[in-house]
Amino acid sequence: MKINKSNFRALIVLTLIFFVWCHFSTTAKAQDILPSSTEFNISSGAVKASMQNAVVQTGGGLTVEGTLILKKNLYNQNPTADLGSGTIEFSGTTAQSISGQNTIGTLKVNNPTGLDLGGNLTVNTLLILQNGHIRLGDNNLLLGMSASLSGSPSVSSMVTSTGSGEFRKSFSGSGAFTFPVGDNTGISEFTPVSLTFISGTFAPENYVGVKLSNSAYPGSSNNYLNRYWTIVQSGITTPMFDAMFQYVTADVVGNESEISTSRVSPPPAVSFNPANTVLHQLSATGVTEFGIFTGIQSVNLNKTLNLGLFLEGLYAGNGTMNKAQNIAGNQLGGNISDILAVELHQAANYNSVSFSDNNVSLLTDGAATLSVPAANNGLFYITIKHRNSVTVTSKMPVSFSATTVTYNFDSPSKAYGDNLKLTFDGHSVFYTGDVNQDGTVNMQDLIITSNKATAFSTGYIPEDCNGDGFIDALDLILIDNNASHSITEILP
Ligand SMILES: [Ca+2]
Ligand SMILES: [Ca+2]
Ligand SMILES: [Ca+2]
Repeated sequence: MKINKSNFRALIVLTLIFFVWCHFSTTAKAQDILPSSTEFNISSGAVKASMQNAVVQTGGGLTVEGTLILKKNLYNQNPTADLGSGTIEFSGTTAQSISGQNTIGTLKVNNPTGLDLGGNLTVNTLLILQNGHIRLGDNNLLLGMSASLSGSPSVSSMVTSTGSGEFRKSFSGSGAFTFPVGDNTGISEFTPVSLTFISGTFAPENYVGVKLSNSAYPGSSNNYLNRYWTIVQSGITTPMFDAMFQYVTADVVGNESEISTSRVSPPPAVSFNPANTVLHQLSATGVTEFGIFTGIQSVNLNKTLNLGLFLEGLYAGNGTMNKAQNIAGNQLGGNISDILAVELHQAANYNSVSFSDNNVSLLTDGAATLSVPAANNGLFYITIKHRNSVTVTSKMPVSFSATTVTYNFDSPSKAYGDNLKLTFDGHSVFYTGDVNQDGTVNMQDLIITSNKATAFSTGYIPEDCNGDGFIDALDLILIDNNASHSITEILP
């Protein structure tokens, strides 16, 4: 490089700064200042230490590829700053702070009196919680997509997030992360949140943010926790996750065994698993919405189950069904096609039915909606019965932990045993013809229906497979077709 007057001056400044930053321990200066228009680099493998407040003035550049050990505060006066991919360690013996909007590779905190954030901080590689608290205040600490956590998170080494600031983590896809959060109000309490994503779509700039309050969620009564966690997300669509919340016995008001994991906001509140009174943990599985979680008495609210399915006998093509008829016309009002029975069978024991509703309206577009009591919040097979169709249950047990559960029998693969019929126009339908509802379509169904046909029977009766109000050859053809293929129900 050719040296002219201008960059010669810069070189002198750089040399001076290097001298200063390298000799903090011997200098009497109160501050280590990195002035405007200067760059200070700590190369990979190199270790520098500062015993003073370190100030990066506006226009000054600090790049840490090696390690910078700070014993006092770091004041970054730039609006935003990438401080490199190396390590900045805060290991003083009095409370330290970092100001400015900074991005660094690794942040290590080893100071029993802790570190205060004076601006938002992004950590891209590693957060080492060796000792002491990181106090977020109203600032956000973001761990990037590939950043991880190490050290020894505990009540003496955690992130306190009781202000408006959030501990944020970006996710690259499904996976787990434990947010090492707690509070230092009254006494310090370590109450981390673990999230395990089962599925979801994660945009590049996504994050989940966690903060908490060491107090009861407003309106809690009788049995509850003096603690609630607020979890928000950005850039994650259709998430499904399991969550675990650690609390401490001092948080419990009333009878711990009466407390359930609950999402109290956004309304309506919904309850998940009962509190684990041994480990003092709340948990929820198959959750699809974030919000405010706490422990309160189980919320007695119904869930909504949305179903989608078509029946072969009533199928009219183009994703619509006819309305079942009696001799006078429509048997049912509105756009109701026919009536279903819906049952929830326990995942671990199919023969155990936890809930049933025998009067569920199936609309002509294939939609059916019903309420399920909140107590049914585990995994269930959804079984559908219809007066002359072959009974079908869901391919797998379905999680009922959320407020709204949706299940569509829209392909054979959605039914246990793939037991759906594909129509001429590519829709999936429940096989018709099990007139006597004994689980199989066979000669008996044909005989029963044939007798009614011979008698010219009419009306809303099970033998009317095509739902036109008459019992005749059209019904017999439908039954015979499925009987000849030995169609039978397939259940767990
Ligand atoms: Ca506390
Ligand atoms: Ca039968
Ligand atoms: Ca008929």
